[in-house]
Amino acid sequence: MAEDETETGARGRPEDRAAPGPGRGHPIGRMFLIGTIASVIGVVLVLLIDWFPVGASAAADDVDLLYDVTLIVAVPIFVLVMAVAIYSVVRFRARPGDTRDGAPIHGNARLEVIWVAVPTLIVSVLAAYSWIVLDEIEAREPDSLQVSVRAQQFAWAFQYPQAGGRPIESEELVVPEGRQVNFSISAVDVIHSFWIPAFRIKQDAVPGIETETRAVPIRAGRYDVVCTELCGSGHSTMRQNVRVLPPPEFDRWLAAQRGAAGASQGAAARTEAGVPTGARTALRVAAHR
Ligand SMILES: [Cu+2]
Repeated sequence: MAEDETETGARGRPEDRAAPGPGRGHPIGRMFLIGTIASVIGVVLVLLIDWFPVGASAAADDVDLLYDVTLIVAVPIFVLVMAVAIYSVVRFRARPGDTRDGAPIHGNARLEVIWVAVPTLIVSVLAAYSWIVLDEIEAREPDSLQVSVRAQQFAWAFQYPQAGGRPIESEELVVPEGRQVNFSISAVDVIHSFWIPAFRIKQDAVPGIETETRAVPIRAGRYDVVCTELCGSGHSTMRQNVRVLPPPEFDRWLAAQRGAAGASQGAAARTEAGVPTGARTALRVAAHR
């Protein structure tokens, strides 16, 4: 019991750790008060930050709202946990020479039920909400434009399938405003990830399988297409643009690509046909000598 006396002596202020002093409030009450004030400040701060680039697809508002709701739920939890941890470290730290252990902690069934049930509920609600948003923004529309995306170290290539003909190849991604684009994504070599931040869509490009994502561009302009899966030494250079055009301009662009493809195929056919003819002529000329 001599040890106990030493401990009490070393502590100096036993009331600090046991019962709350008059007029000072219970430590748990104070932690929650500090945590609540810090949470309000934290939530206001994160909502003031402009996290995203301009929203250029129909999904942007829904995704941004989902993100804000997640922040409003997550920030107070983080801030409250940190408030309790920091408060405890400062308020209940051991004074020099104090080597005692704290009081043994026994199970508290009610607390345990609460700290399992509350996080489970929060995560389930957020998961259900995310599911609903994802389901909505990925719903396929009947008149969607099909675009194949091919990823290769370290560039993107795009194909526009044509009914009854060869697909149009393009190194540039051009899409029409106001019409859903269905991207079929593949990879030639390693795993890449197709990301258009302004559209709020991201999908892995995996060798051997075809993945999909879709978006309805709603704002004409030029936006980044980014590879967001570390895919090799040139990963950071695997960036291109997507150009969103009003539908008539898009149609003109597609027609021009079709014309260019037709012209180059025609030229190739003429060259192939020309070689044997030229060779035959040369043989005939040689035979007459
Ligand atoms: Cu890549």
